Amino acid sequence: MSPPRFFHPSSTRLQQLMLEKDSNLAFSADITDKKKLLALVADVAPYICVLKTHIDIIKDFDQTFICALTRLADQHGFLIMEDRKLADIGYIAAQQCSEGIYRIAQWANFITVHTIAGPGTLEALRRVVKQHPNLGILLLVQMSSKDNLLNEDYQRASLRLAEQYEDIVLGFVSQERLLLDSKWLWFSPGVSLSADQDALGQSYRTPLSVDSDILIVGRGIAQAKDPIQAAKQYRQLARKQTSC
Ligand code: 5BU
Repeated sequence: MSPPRFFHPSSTRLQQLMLEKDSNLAFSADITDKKKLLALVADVAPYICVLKTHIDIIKDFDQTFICALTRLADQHGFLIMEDRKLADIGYIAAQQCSEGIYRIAQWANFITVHTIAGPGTLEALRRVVKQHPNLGILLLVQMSSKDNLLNEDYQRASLRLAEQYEDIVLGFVSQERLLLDSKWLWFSPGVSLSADQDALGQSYRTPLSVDSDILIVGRGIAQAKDPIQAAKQYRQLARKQTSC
C-alpha cells in the first residue's frame, strides 16, 4: 500500500497549496466568537495553507459557522485541521469524530489524535475515514508544553503505531522531525516571535529554530497589533524551513 502522504486527498492538496501559496504557515484560530474568528481568518487566509481550529471553544457555534468556514477555505485555498486531540477508546473516539453537534469528520481535512489509548483508537478511526475519505489523522508525538509526559518511549511507540496505520495517518504534531522518511507530514505548534513562554506552561521557539513542514502560530498572529502584517512575517520566516 502506498503511504498516504502521496495519495490521500488532503495531503496531496496540502502539498499543492504549500507550493501555490508559497506558505508553510498554519494559523491556530483560537477565538471563541464565531464572527471575530471568521473575520480574522478572512484577513490572514492569503498567507496560510492550514487553518487550525478548536471547534469546542466557540461559544456561539452552529452549522452556519461550518458553512462560512468551509466557504472561506474554498475561496482562499486552505485546509482545516481540527485539533481535537482524541484520546479515548475506539468506540468513543469514532463518535467524537463523526457525531455530536460538531460532526468533525464532515468538514475537517485533518484531526489530531493522541496514541495513549493504543491501537483501538486508530482501528475505529479507520472506519470513520473510510466514510470520510478527505479526513486524515495526525498523531501527537511531542508537545510544546513544559514538562509534558510524552517521553521518548512513548514517542517511539507512537511512531510505530503510525506505521501500522499508514493508510490513515498522514503525519505528526511534533516539535521536530523524528523520522527521516519523507512520507510523513510534520506540524509544529509552540511558535512565536514575541514570547518564549506563556503563564500556563506553553513554551515557544522562533520560526527559524523549528524544522517542520508546517509551523502553527496562534496568539503570535491573533494578538498582534496588526495580524495581517504578522501573518505575512510568519509566512516569510516559516517558508525557509520547508522540505517539500
Ligand atoms: P499559541 O497561541 O501559538 O500558543 O497556540 C498554540 C496552539 O497549538 C493551541 O491551539 C494549542 O492547542 C496547540 N498546541 C500547542 O500549543 N502545543 C502542542 O503541543 C499541541 C498543540 Br499538540
